[in-house]
Amino acid sequence: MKGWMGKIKTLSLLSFLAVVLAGCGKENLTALVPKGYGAETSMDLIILSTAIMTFVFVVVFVVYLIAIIRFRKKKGQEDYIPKQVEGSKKLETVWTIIPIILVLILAVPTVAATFDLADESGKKDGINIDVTGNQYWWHFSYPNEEIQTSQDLYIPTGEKVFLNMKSTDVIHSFWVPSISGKMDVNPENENTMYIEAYEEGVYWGKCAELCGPSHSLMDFKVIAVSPEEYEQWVKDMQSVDPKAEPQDAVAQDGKAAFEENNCMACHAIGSSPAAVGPNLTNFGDRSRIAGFLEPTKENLVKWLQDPESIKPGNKMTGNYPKLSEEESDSIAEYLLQLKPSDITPESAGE
Ligand code: HEC
Ligand SMILES: [Cu+2]
Repeated sequence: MKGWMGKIKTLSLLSFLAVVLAGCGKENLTALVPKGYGAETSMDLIILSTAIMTFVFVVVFVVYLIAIIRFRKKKGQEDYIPKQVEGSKKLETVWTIIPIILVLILAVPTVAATFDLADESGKKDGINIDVTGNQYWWHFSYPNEEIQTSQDLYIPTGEKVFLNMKSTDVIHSFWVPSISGKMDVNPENENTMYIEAYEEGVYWGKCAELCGPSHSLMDFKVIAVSPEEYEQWVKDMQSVDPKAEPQDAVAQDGKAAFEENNCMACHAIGSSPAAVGPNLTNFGDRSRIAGFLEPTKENLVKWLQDPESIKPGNKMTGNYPKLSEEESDSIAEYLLQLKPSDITPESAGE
């Protein structure tokens, strides 16, 4: 019996680990493998506090074991009561001072890190990006570069990038676990933070504040590329001609259908400022559709036909004419061809 239980326990532990670790590999939604300054700073504090916790646990446990073994009632000691001790200045001083020291060891680096992560020196000359949280998608505006984009946030590696964050509706929270901490995105006030990625890559981000029925699908990505590639991406985005005619006939029909079906009421192509829906300038370069779907034509057609079944409560549903299959198909073709840049999520490596 005992052997069986052991095997089952080991097996379930292993499968649990397999699930957890498999998740970490692809989506890098973990704060425990830091790839950026904010995440590394947090990780250092996690290690420090875990070490202190372990130390306290071991000391208390050893004292506890000594107490229960040494002062046990032994055979033949029916009415045994250990010697009662009361009041010891020495002991009380020691167990007051030790926790104070431990709290100081914790507090000093924590407060230092808090100020460090809020330090905005270099912001004036650095890259500034206005981040807007919306139910259930993210918008990124580069005011100095005059670029608008959504869902995928492009940044150069090895540089502080300053984010100015606001929400258009409810409270959201910006979180890219492997490179930064969390920051609330509020409707009333602007919150700021900076992020810095050490290596090129696609870093998964999540909304970390319950914001409605599709909160868990409010995903985005930080695409960190080399500074040279970032420059190139900026140039590519700036030279987009939103009126350009697509090459093939289907995509041309798609562009016409896009213009006829009220899509432009909410979606901009080009650098005109954010509207009600995501900016689609580089939609064909996106790592995901609607933040989380694989960028295939099939998924896009599904989205255009019935976004509600994909993201309940989203603000597109019901606000545009029902599309025929042919229209969805040609619009999908058109949108997937909006690829202004070779600097894409794939080129950033994983
Ligand atoms: C009333 C405003 C509105 C209209 C009209 C509208 N959309 Fe949307 N659309 C949205 C919103 C809001 C989202 C983001 C939904 C979400 O992720 O929560 C969206 C998302 C999308 C996406 C996914 C974007 C991305 O970044 O992944 C595509 C593609 C899209 N819409 C295409 C269209 C097309 C094509 C039309 C016209 C047939 C259209 N939309 C009409 C508001 C609108
Ligand atoms: Cu949210």
